[in-house]
Amino acid sequence: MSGFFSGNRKKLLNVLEDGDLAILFAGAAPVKRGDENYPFTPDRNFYYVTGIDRENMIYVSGRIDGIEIERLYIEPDNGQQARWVGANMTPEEAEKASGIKDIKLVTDFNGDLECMSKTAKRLFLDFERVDLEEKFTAKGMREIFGLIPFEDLFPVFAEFRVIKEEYEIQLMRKAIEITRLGIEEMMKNAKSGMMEYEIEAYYDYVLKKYGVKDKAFQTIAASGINGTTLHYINNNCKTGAEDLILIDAGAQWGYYNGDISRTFPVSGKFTERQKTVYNIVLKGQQLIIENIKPGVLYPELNEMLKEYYFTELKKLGLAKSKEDVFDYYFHGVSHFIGAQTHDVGDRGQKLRPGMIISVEPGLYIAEWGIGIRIEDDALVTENGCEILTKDMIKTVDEIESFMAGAYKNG
Ligand SMILES: [Mn+2]
Repeated sequence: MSGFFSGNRKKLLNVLEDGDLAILFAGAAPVKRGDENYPFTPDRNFYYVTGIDRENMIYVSGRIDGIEIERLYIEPDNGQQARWVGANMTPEEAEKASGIKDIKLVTDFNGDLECMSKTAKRLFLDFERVDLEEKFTAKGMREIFGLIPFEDLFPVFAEFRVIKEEYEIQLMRKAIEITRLGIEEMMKNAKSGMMEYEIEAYYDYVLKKYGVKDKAFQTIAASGINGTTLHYINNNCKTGAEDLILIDAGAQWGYYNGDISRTFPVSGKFTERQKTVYNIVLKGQQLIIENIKPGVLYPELNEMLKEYYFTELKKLGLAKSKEDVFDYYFHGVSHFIGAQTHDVGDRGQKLRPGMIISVEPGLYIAEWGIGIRIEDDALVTENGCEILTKDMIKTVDEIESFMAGAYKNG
């Protein structure tokens, strides 16, 4: 059990006043159809304070009459069913995994809730997804809690989670390292004429090999014109002789995500025009990286990039006014990364040390069949940033010599 999770429980208690009650649900896998479910992934705020990834559990925190509550509700022994789906956690296992001493059964939850509603003055729920549990919708809670005010836990957790602790940074380093190896495996094996999914398969193999259970998101392997569609995930086209392929991929490790994009020629050799556009994007990325430091307003980074692109697109004869930039670059340059690939946190704020953000300029020139995105993950430090993806090859020369087998990495 990591001290990270118990520390997070303390953080939560510290923002709660006497009479406050906070409730978090682990959630359950949605039904796919029949008796088949989608894979389960725990509610990230529940996981943040428990470190447990089991369905249907409930965490209650609060301070009533000066007494602190840190309680976990777990599912009862599932008896014979254990032979089909595995055993539920015992109270001892739940305590060992989370460090929470006060363990009760979910079957006690309703009765306890009635009881706690008599003394609670405010109820904190995560309103990012109010219908997480059918039985315990905000409406259901309202029936139990009468006129007691409801408060939203979501911004409270967003503020916690936007600053990463060492425990989280280590998990992300691992997720990023495996992502890097997976993308490099694609580069090593890509050849003109391959299907996009064939190239993707080399990435999947590496993730499996290193024990990755889940991806951060569906891999984008978009060749030629497909690279100009931002979230193309069909990956079922044949690559052309002179195509670039845009890869946007991320492995997940301990519920923390990597998120890397690289664009390379399937043949191993850039055309002159591709090289020109690639170097514009790369220089744009460098400009943003140099400007990442505490105090910079998040949206300023995107404005900086657009300004730079305007100058460059004018030289290419593609833009006459600043508005024309939107035809070739239409997403943001950055998002928070963490337990969600697009992690929580207000994107209007100033950068602070401990934030982890993507740096992902792209240019999508459909009329030339060129879609390029270069994405790295940056940890904001006291004086600037550390590029967590710095081991990943990136320049035209590095990519071409790596694909020719002349450049070894790692
Ligand atoms: Mn991204």
